Amino acid sequence: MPLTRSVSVTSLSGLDEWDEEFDLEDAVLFEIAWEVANKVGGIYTVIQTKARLTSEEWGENYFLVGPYTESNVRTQVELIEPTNGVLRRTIDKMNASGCKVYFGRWLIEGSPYVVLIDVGFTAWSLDRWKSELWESCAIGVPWFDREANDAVLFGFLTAWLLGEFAAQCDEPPCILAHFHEWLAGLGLVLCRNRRLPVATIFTTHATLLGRYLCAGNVDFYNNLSQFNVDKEAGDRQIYHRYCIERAAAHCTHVFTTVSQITAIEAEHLLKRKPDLVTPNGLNVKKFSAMHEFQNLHAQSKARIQEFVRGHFYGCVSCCLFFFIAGRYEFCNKGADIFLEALARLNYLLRVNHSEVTVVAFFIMPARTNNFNVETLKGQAVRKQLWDTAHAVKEKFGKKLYESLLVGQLPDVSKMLDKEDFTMMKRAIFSTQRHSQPPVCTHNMLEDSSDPILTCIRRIGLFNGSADRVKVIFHPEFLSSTSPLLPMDYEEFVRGCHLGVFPSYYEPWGYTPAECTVMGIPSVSTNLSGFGCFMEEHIADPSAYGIYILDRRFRSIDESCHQLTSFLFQFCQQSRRQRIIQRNRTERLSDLLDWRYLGRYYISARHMALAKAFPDTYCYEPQEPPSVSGFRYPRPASVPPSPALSRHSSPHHSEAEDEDDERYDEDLEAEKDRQNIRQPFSLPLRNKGALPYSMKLTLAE
Ligand code: G6P
Ligand code: 1S3
Repeated sequence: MPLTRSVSVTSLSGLDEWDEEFDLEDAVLFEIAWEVANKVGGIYTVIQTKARLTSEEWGENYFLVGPYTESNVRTQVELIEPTNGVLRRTIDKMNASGCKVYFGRWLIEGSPYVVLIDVGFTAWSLDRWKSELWESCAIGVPWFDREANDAVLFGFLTAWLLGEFAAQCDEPPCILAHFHEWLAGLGLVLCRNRRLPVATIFTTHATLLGRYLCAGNVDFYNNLSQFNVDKEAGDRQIYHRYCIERAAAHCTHVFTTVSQITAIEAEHLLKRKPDLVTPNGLNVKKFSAMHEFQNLHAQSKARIQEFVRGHFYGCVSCCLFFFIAGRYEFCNKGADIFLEALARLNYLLRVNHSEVTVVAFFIMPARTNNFNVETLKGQAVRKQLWDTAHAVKEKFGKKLYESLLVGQLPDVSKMLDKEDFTMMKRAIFSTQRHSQPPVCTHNMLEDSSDPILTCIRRIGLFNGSADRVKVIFHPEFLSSTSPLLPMDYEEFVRGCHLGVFPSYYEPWGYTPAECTVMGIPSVSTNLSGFGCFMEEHIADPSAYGIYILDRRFRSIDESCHQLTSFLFQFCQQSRRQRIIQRNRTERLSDLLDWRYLGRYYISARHMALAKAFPDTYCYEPQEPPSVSGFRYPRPASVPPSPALSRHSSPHHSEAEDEDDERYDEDLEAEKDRQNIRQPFSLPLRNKGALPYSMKLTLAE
């Protein structure tokens, strides 16, 4: 007689209890995505960072399934013999039937097992599978869409893998398969079409139509319910992809997406309301020393400062570093309004005679042919100044030593000779320039039509000496091996003061989340999954360094105005206030840790098992006892507003600020502890995770 396990998901502690009761011993989890060991975009980050937690939960019964590419395997995967007997027989059988399926360990935290399928090797089956797809599901895939062809091959091969696995099991198996995004979605559709004994979950990380519509000039959010989805997909020649995505969303036992805002989008565009929202987490690094992240900020900032000194030939002081980074989607990622706000900020800083200089970095890859000469020259000039100073210092030191050796104090007026002065004057002369410091670090292939450069020409942010806002466009992702700015992305983020991500289309948005866990404040929007999530969980987000821009209810001009005021406020903070704010930002990282957010995935899995195998598993969501849920309260101590956090003494120095750093941190943390319970012991508050209370309305 099958054993029925009862489940309720009402609170985090409830969930933990439920975990113990839920016996997963016989169940096997396959997680299937095109980005398994294959970095394309954000889904890679989801899977790679979540792997440790999922491996801990499922142990030897957890398998990630992705496409095989030689270069990825060479650098990320250790190929081994399958450890699971059933899976070994499955892979052997497939390989004996003309497939190439590999098994290994992905060399990331958690070392999960991966099954990698070479889709190119079975390309000979493409036509046959396409006609089968047409006959069984009435989805026709055109020959010219390479990505869709890959999706067909990958889909048929994953369905084959799961079907074969089920057939090889001696006892009726409990197989759970979690598919991410439309590229993997066809496998799910086929599993259901073939009635395989598999519980399925489909997670969409963005909808195809949403991405396409937003990239055009469409008032997306105000017309969500109006779109004729079939026509819109047809007009953009993505109808077949859309059909795969929509079929997967409808066939699956449990449908999830990454945020409330994308849940609304999915309901309108895919015509199914997600059962759960599964927000994206990160692997949060905890340092044993509480202030280590502040030290790392100082170290990385010094390296950025060196680069900036070279770029502007040393003429920039009192600098704050802002940045935007990501895929080069000028409007979707909000680079358009960031530039506009920078132009306004430049004006405000000038008329207010501010001493602050803002250097705004744009890290977005575009087509280039290498660094430009002006940029490289800047770094060479900086190096020459450094070498000159070093050479003079050496000579000075030698003379000083010789004088001390003979028991005399040196005659300071003779320590530097004529030759030293000549050398120093020459070095200073070499810093004279006849043009403004370049805006772009590379030679752009499409310089005249590039959206960032075109906008900069229009608003006139040319790095003039009077400008208080300077712009550096680095059209390539960062790398620690770059000869220009040798830093990897994480180091760079740590060294900046503020990340600015005013996106229009952003289902989740990892960039501000990454800033948060490193203790760096950021700007996001109430149209991004991250922004909405933080707004829901924090009483006063900006006090924690989470600035949420209103792009939902305001015009573009009003949003620009709001962004400008965020940036201007930030520029008015003292170092002490920035340090306090960073401490607060970093304190939010628990909220974004998979150890907290992983539970939504756990809910989704248990719900799917209960739906697919009702005789074995039972899932009973209950009304939560309290709807107020958990929120980080307004910080108890002095808010970091310039007006309210003035020093009591006018002579308080920046050095004293640093001494205050530890005190402020401890005091704040203590006051907060009195007000706030830790997130792990608080009720689960993700409306999306509780199907009965899910509110899919734009204007709450
Ligand atoms: C960290 C370091 C301090 C440093 C400060 C600079 O807190 O521990 O030593 O002075 O960063 O802050 P700022 O916001 O000016 O980069
Ligand atoms: C998507 O990647 P994107 O940058 O194309 O998925 C990410 C992971 O869920 C998400 O963070 C992002 O907002 C989406 O847009």
